Amino acid sequence: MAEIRAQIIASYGRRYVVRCDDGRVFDASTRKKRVDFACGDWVDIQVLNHEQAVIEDYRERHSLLYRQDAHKSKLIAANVTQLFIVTAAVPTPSEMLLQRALLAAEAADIRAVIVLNKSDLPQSAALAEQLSFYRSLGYTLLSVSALADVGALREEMQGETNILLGQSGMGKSTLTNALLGGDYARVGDISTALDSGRHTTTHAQLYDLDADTQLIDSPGLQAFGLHHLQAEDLAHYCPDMREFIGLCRFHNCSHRREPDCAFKAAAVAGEIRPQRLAFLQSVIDELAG
Ligand SMILES: Nc1nc2c(ncn2[C@@H]2O[C@H](COP(=O)(O)OP(=O)(O)OP(=O)(O)O)[C@@H](O)[C@H]2O)c(=O)[nH]1
Ligand SMILES: [Mg+2]
Ligand SMILES: [Zn+2]
Repeated sequence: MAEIRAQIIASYGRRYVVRCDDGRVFDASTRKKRVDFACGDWVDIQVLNHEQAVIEDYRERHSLLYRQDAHKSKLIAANVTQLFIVTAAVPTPSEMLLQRALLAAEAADIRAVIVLNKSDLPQSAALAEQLSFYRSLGYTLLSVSALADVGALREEMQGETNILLGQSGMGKSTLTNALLGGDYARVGDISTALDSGRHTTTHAQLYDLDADTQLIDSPGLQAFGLHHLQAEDLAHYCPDMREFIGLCRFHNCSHRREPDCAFKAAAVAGEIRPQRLAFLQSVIDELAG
């Protein structure tokens, strides 16, 4: 039987939903035990019947976004060109997670954009102020409200393959629905009479915004392991630190106690934020440990 090209539009652990170029959609499994495919992957499938297919292999990826803790790696999405890191004043946002996601995007060569959602909430002003620092690093920071207007976000996504990523409850699925103009993704509303419990997104799902623009809504993240990165590369992924690479006396400088450390000197001179250097060191420690 001939193989057909399809794209993975949903991934549930080892089960997938794939869509062919002609629009047909199949539930798909894989032959091998441990093959990692991700939402957004282009794959070759064998059609079994009108509902089911088997994924044979994936095609060359333009990008792969993933995270890795000490034990295992988790594929987040394949072939995305832009990562939208969604944060909000409520629930409590983690700037550490934001910085880690930025690092992962740089490492995967994917453009990162910071989305400050829930701008309708009064607490958002302080967060906007705090996050404006990342503009100085060259990142676009968009303040939006999923409940009001997502036009600026829509514009930023045009023509690209985009993913919304961030902590649970920040409004990724609400943004997805606002961008799609309908109730497609389940959002974490507190129970109604018929349907109780919070709806948290449990799998990555790809949607078409138009013929040229795709959007992946993803489950909330609590941690973003960076074990797939090399400690010596980390400064390259930090736009505020790049210019100091290679200027320390020791080429393997840990930027801590060594004499003539360009990074420490830059922190003292106010050219690098001390918190950013502390962040870099915390990731270096994690990779070493
Ligand atoms: N005030 C306000 N509330 C919002 C906004 N966007 C989302 N919310 C609310 O925030 C809650 C969580 O929204 P979700 O869209 O489910 O969040 P999520 O990021 O998809 O969460 P996970 O799927 O768990 O990762 C819901 O109660 C939304 O109604 C916004 O712009 N303003
Ligand atoms: Mg969600
Ligand atoms: Zn140094």
